[in-house]
Parts: sequence; structure tokens; C-alpha cells
Amino acid sequence: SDLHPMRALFKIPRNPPPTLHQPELWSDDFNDFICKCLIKDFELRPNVLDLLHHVFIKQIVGREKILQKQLIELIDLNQQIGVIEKTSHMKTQTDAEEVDDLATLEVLDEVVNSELQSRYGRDQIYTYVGDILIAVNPFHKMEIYTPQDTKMYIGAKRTANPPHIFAVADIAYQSMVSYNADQCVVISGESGAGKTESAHLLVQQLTVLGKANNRTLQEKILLVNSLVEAFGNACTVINDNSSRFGKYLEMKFTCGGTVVGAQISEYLLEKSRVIHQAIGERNFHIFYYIYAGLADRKKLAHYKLSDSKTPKYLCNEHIKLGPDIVSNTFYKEQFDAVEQCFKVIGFTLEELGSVYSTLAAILNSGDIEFSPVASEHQTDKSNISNISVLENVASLLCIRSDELQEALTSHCVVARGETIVRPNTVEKAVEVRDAMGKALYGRLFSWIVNRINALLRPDRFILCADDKGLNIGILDIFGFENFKKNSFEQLCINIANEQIQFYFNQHIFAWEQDEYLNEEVDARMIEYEDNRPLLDLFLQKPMGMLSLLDEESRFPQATDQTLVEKFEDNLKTKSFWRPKRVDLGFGIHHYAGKVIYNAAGFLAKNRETLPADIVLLLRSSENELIRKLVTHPLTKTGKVGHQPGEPGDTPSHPRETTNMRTQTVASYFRYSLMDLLSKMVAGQPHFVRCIKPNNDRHANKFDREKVLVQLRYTGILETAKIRRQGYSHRILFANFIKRYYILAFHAHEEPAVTPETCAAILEKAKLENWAMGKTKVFLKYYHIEHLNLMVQQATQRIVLLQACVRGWLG
Ligand code: AD9
Ligand code: MG
Repeated sequence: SDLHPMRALFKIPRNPPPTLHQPELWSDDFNDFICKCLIKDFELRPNVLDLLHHVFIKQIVGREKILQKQLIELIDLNQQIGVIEKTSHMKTQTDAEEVDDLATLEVLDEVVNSELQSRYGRDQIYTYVGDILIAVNPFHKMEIYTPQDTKMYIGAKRTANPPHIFAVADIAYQSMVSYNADQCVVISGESGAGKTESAHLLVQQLTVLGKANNRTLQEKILLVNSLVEAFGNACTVINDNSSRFGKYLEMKFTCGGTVVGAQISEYLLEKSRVIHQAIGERNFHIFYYIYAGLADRKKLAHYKLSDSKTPKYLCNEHIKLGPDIVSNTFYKEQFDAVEQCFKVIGFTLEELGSVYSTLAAILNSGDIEFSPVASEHQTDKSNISNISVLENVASLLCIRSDELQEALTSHCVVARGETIVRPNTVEKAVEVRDAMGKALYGRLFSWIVNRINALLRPDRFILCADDKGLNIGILDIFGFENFKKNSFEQLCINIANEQIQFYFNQHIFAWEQDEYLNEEVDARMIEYEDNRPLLDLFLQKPMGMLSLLDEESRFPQATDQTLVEKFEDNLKTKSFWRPKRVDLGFGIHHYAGKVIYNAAGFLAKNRETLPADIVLLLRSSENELIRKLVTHPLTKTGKVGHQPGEPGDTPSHPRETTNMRTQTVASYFRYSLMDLLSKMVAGQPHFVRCIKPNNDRHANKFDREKVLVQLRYTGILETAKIRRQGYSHRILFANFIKRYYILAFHAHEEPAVTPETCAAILEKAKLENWAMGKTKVFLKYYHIEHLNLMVQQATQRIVLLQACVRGWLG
């Protein structure tokens, strides 16, 4: 070919010397030229130049072996003196102005706080603490998520760019590909701190990194979050788009790193919101969207909804939404967007129709009213006072209205082998009605998630035989909550956060320090707040709070009052107390602060009984979706193993039975939590800690006190300390040598697996502050980055030089 590879590589002028195969005839000018190119592109040291001259001038065709040998020497020499010298200046302390990594600072509460504050003032919302990313919510749109930013963070050295969430995506992705290992990103922070936004940004960057070769798949994955959030998020007093469920999104990749699918797991949807919202709060977004959207399409009548009378479940006496829901253009647009998501992801029109009917049935059911019927037998009976509403619900659910009426106003009891029908009081009938609404919604949500999973499950044929595929999981749960009034929902949410904090502590402190002891590495131990006793308080069996709650829920005579007394009698710890003058109140000192709970309604919420009569009736529905919702166990599959350091024990698999009594919310909650942990423990974790800079959701407002509290309870200061003093990476000798020997040995050598070999590599790389254990090398997070970069550069050079050799040899 007329374009010589070497010429292509080094942009050699078109007119080369007369004979390329006779380098001894090359002009001095040309030799100089080549040398300059090589110096420029390879950054060769001057003493390598002599050798190079030699290679060019003295070699002749036919002596390839010698040429090769000399080139290997050249590569080694180049690596050993050139590259290493240049890149070994480790960044230990940055300018005082710009501290991207707090682990480089002398750590003091106030120093860290001030640093975050001044960065925040400059709109630098991201900061590292070692390998952990802190994200301070900017509360305004930032221009740092553009396609250019996306590009800038792909495969870049971390110190090359300002800290960013995209860098976390990159490191997770690169680690997955280079170590062939699953990864997980754990995002934590209190409600409104920015977890969900961060999760979106991670998915966005990962779809680019995953080179989704198929546009539709990329689009689908990006829409998953929006879709599930329309159903699982709601406006609370803290956050207009608050997650009311926990979400673990796994992106699936081939071993080569191409994204091939996604799977979501949902945890603990706050179903009680369907029937009741606290002061100043709203129902799940989707209800407003569908109400406005259907009104816009003149479809309200079809779904038995009225545009003048707002469904009760959407009326919070404290928010006067009323008729303006139907004319709300934002809601209408959102409805169109949700429908679009459904369609792109692959739901059929028929399925969509059923989803809308189910939602409409739930909204209508909230308007069913009951009135007491006086009876001769002193038992209270109830009647439905607005039969037309009942008929609407029945028709939307495709069941018979007389049967629905019966199931709502009476119940069957089996006594001595006989089935007896007993009437329901008004109170009981309302309870059944609400239980049906909650159950339908919860199951609809799970069904949507399962359906998405079926549609986005990676095609088996994409993954080759021995390629089981890899994944990156992103955990975004509801954040820690402390309202004026806290109920069972807050307790569950806060326990989940407690568990995530425990997981963080395990990774950052406990396991790391245990290993120092085992490996006899001398490292200063860091004190940290261990929340294990608190987890035990909640999860231990049989005396933990959830077990006590379950036990009490089994007694028909129990009341919320007897429940708190049971707590008081059994939970003997400083973290639990009974505040005086608060009826049914109890306090818990969580890792993130003190919360006063009110036990009113705990037992009912925990029992969450959906009567068998309702289940059986819904199973007779002519609508396939409705039948599916009550027939198929929508529980998660997969074995839950015992985790190291995990409190409590392995939960049993939840079973759905017709009377549902066996499965309490608390036991399902415990099961879910363990299921989640088992998924997370399988991957190498990356942590993102979101910080809320103020309670007013104001941009540019940094409330020092507020931030300090979060820094304290999340253990950021201790994290900074351990990241500075500790060793975040611990690699077995053999693995370390296999990966990095090239930095100190010849390519064809096989150095012995000994600590000495490891030390030789580290010394060659001019790294300091590492430690040698009994079986592992202990490294700081920045050592790894540095070593990886060196290997990458060395391989690049080898590839280039090999290309040259091939060129020279024709
Ligand atoms: V909750 O526990 O689900 O109630 P999150 O998820 O922690 O909470 P979310 O991500 O929903 O909070 O963020 C709250 C609001 O902060 C968002 O609606 C945005 O208005 C705002 N936010 C958060 N992160 C960013 C960001 N990176 N850029 C701009 C942001 N705005
Ligand atoms: Mg959220």
C-alpha cells in the first residue's frame, strides 16, 4: 500500500527517502524527523534516543529477530524511565483554593463544612471524599450535564476533571469491565437531598458508556425511571417529587461492556397514600395525571369519573385542588408523557386500557359511601348509600356489583367447619373498601414493574455461552424522614435508611479495619458511630420492634395502646423512650437524629388484611389484568442468603394466600430489606452521599448548621479520615502481580508471587504510603488510579511500537 503504517502513525511527509528498506541510506534530516515524532508522541527519554538511532540506522531487512529484541528493550526502557518518571508525581495536596477531594484535607468538622460551602457558592456541587462522592443539592438547573460533559468524563483520570456524578458512572463502568465484576452504586441522603436526580444522571451516563448499539433500548432504559416514578412518587411537604418506594435498578451489560437490558426491583411502596395523605401532601402523581389527561381527551365518562366532583382520594382537605386538577396543563402533559413511556417500553394498548380502568376503579371506590342499618339483632350492619358509584367500580373491575356489595358489607367466618356470613359495621366496611384500593394499587405497581422487567430482560442470545453478563445496580430509596407527625410509614422508611447506613459503615469502616487486623497491617483505627444496636432494636428476633409488632398484630384484642406498652416493656435501650404527654408516642434515636413516632394505626397498617371474599371476587373478573393482579404471586423470586454482619435472620419467602393474614407488612418489609441487601452485597459498592443544603429548597442557600448535622450523621468526617489514613483497596498478591507486573518486569517474565515482587512493582511506580499484608497489598484509592493509568499508557505504547515494527518490517 502506498500509505506506510509508520507514515500514517507519525504523519511522515509524502516523500520518504529513496529506500525505506535501507535505513543506512536515510538522510540525517529524515532520521531527525522520525526521532522528533517519536519523542513528541512517545515522550521518549533522550537516552532512549541513542538506541533508537541504532535501530534505524544499523538495522537491515532480514534481521527482524534482533530488531524485535531491541525494540522490546526500547519499550521496557521507555516505560521504566520515561513514563514512570513523568506520571509518578502523585497529587497529594491540591491548591488551597480548589480542594476537590476532602480526604486530602486535615479533617475537622468546620473545615469540611466551609470547604463545601465555598464550593457550593461557586456552584461546585460535587466534592470527593476519597472515592466517595458528595453531592450538595443545587436546587436549580445546572449546565453541567451536557453531551460535552458526558464525553469529558468517559475514561478520564479522576483528577483531570472536576468532581462529578458522571465520574462515578465511569468508575463503576470501568471497574465492571476491567475486573469482570458486578458493581452497585448506593445513593443515600435525607428526603429531598437529590438521590433520585442522581440516579437519573447515572443511568443517563451509563447508557452512553454502555454503547447501546440499539437506540430503542437506550431510549427504553432512560424511560424506565420516569414511568415507575409517575406511579411511585408523590408530593410531600419536603419534596414535590418524593420517592415513596425503594428502587434498585440494575443495568445489564455483556462482558464486553455493551448494555443489553435493565431490571428493576421495587421495595415497600407506601400504599397507604392511595387512601389518605397527610396534611399538605398528595396522592401518587399518576392519579392527577390520569384525571387531567382523561378529561383533556373527553374520556372521563368512559372511566366513570366526573369533571365536577373530584374523587375523594384526591381531595386532601388541606389542599384545595378541586376542579383545577382537570384543567391543569402540566398534569395533562405528564399524562401524555407517561403514555408515551408505556408505549415505547412496549406495553400494548390493551394493557394500557386495563391500567387506566384499574386506576379509575380505585379512584371511584374511594367514593363508595356506607350508612348504618339498624338491625333487630343488635349487630351493626352497613349499607351502601350510593349504589351508582358501586356499579361504576364493579363495571371498571369487570365484576358483578351485587357481589362487590356483599364482599364490602359482610364477611365470612369459618367456625367449626361451617361458613357463617357476618355483616360488616360501617367502620369495617370502610376498612375493607380502603384495603381493596391499596391492594389493587400496590399490585398494579408490582405488575407494571414486572412487565417492564419482562420487556427489558436481556436477550439470552446476546450473551455468549460463558458470558453470564455483568450488571451495575443503582439504589435509590426514600430518604430519612422526620415530620411533625410520624407514623408506621416513616418507621419503615427510616429503618431502611438505618440499614443502608449500616451497609455503608460495614464497607467503609468495619470490614476494612477487620482486615487490617487479620493481615497484621498497622493502621490507625478510626472511631465511628456503629448503628448495629439500633438495627438489632428493630430487626432482631424475637424481641425486636418488628417482631413485637407482628406478635401483637396476631392478637385480635390488641390495640395500639397495648402495642406501645409492649414496646416499652421489652425494648430496654437508650435509643427508645416514651415521651411524656404524647398519647401513643414513642421516640427513637436514629443515626440521623431523634424521631417521635405515633403508634396510632400501627396494628391496622401492619395487618393490612385484604379479605378472602374480595380476593375471590376479583379473581372472577372478566378483565385479565385484574385477575392477574390477584392470582399470580407478585413476589420477588431468588434466594436470600445470610449476609455477613447482617442482623436478624433469613426471612422466609412471602406467600400469598387467600386470607393474606399470614403476611404482615412488617415481615414483608424485613424480607424485602434482606432481599435488597443480598443484591447489593453481590457487587462492588460505590457511594454517593446527597446533602440537602437547606430546608426551603432555595438555590444558593447554604445552611451551615443543617449541613453540619448531615455531615456528622453520615459519618463523612470519619470517612475522610479513614480514606486518608486507611487503605480502600486490598488485592491478593497474585492478582496484583498479574495485573501490574509489566510496570517493573519484562513482558515475558513471570515474577514469583511474593510480597517482594509486589513491593518491587510499587517501588518502581514510585508510590508511597502503601502497606503489605500477609496475603494482600493494601493500597489507597489514588494508588489504584495511578497504577491503572500507567498500565494503560504502557499498553498503548506497546501497541504503537508494535505497529511500527510491523511497518518497518514491511
Ligand atoms: V426523597 O427521599 O425521594 O423524598 P430525593 O430523591 O433525595 O428525595 P430528589 O432527587 O427528588 O430528592 O431531589 C429533590 C429536588 O431537588 C429535585 O426535584 C430537584 O428540583 C432538585 N435537585 C436535586 N438534584 C439536583 C441536581 N443535580 N440539579 C438540579 C436538583 N436540581
Ligand atoms: Mg427520591
